[in-house]
Amino acid sequence: GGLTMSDDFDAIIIGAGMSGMYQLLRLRQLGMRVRVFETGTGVGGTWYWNRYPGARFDSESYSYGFSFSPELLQEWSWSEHFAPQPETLRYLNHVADRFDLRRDIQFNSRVASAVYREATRDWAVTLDDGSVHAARFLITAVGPLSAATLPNIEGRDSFQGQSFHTYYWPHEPVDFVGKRVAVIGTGATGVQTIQEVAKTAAQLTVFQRRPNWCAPLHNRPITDEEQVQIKASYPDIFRRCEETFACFLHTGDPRGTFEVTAEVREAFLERLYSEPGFGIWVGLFRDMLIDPAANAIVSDFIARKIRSRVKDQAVAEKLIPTDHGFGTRRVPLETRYYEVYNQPNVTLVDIKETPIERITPSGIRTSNADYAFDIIVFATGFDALTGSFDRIDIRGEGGVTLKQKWSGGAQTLMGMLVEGFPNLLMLLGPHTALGNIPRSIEYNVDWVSRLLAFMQQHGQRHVAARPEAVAAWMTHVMECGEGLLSNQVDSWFTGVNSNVEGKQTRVIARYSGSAPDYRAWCERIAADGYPELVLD
Ligand code: NA7
Repeated sequence: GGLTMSDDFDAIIIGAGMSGMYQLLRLRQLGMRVRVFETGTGVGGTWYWNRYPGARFDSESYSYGFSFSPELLQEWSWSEHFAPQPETLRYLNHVADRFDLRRDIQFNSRVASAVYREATRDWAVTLDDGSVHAARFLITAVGPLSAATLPNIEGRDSFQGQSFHTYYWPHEPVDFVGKRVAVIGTGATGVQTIQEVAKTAAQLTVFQRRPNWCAPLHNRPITDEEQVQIKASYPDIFRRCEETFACFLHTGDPRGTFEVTAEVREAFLERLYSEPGFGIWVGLFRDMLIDPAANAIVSDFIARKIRSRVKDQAVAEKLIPTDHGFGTRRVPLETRYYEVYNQPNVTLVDIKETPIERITPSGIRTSNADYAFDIIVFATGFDALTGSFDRIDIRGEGGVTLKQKWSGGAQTLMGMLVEGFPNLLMLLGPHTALGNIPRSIEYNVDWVSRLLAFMQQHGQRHVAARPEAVAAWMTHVMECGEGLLSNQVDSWFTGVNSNVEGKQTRVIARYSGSAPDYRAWCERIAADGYPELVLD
């Protein structure tokens, strides 16, 4: 504690999720003195916090883990094709143990502010407890989906039962047996929660604002034979992830929707729908997420699936999105999600028809009914991409806050650097390729580590982004997003969050080009001694 500078580091990393853990390892290899500050009591980030029932991968487990260590790949065995959260958290704890990461991580330590000091050309980082720590480099590993948002509903805090945001799920399991449960929100998180809670709750009431287009996950255990095969093919698995648009094992089909017959299209979609994972989303024909007429074909296909799986056709219609086409928002992958609505203990409330008026001490009041609950679950999502930055008071040259700088939308260079914020390096900042996120994490960490190694070799201590480079990058980011239907829809992809002031209009907050294009750009910047950066 205290207000004095207690220690000095070469680098401070904010966050001990997958980005922070791997960055720590790489900076140690450069001989740097590093400290990681982490809000939680353990490592794992996303997989530390999101302990809600049903949380699991939608990426194949063996495409999601760290790829940097062949030994780690061989010694860890995933139990399911799409691992559940507790297993992933065990995995990340195993990684922390194996590489002895914890000795440089300070837990229970939320970073409140980070201020660039022009006199000393370093960063002063202040924790919640008031302690101040200095470092030459500040590396943010705060995650694109880690600033959870609660809905602004009147009376929200008056509820007398238990209530949880899915992100801040308690460490002790929550028992739903015999309970009346409400879930608000039907994004990827809500869908996973709903299908799990429906198994045991006495009554489950789902409050849906906008439905999403969901498709089957088709998860199953990994057999012993498959395990051997997976471990033998890791180089191929990661090579494939490097080649595909969004780093998944699945990739798009080069055909155009109207180049083939209706029968071929139907059989193609039927096959994707029956296969595990994101193929049904990222494996579509090349125009299906761009051309509205092509998109209507796949949307109609999925709508028919929903109608065939939900018995009450009035309920089925409520579950079919009408405001956006398939795949233009994040597609939740599900396991018997639609069948949940055939259960007698489950009710769907369409809150566009009957809006929530308030949360009461005993439950939820809509425009036409009073519902009593024991538990309310808020699966209401995140202030995505920039929210985790906004929650830290980050100040660059001239005392400018990052929040001010980004008030009209984020401005970055490759999502890793910000003009006017020297020696700040962001992992998975806005405008990085997301997709199968650990693949992007490893790329970002390796890029940053290569830059810092280069600077060491050349006796350079400071890095800044040139304004021309930022301008060229931002033009590229805008161009990649042109024509994509997803950029014409309100979602966390476009930075819209109804619960956050100032985030009601769409921005290009995410890199919408391909991961290979993203990496090509970053490699070009790194070539020939980083001409687009000021290094001294
Ligand atoms: P999402 O995808 O942002 O979903 C949030 C859900 O909560 C969505 O259905 C929202 O409805 C709903 N929501 C948000 N605020 C309200 C209010 N005020 N009233 C009613 N309903 C509300 O977050 P997730 O956590 O599911 O997923 C985020 C990502 O994490 C996911 O894509 C994965 O990649 C991992 P809306 O659609 O806005 O009408």
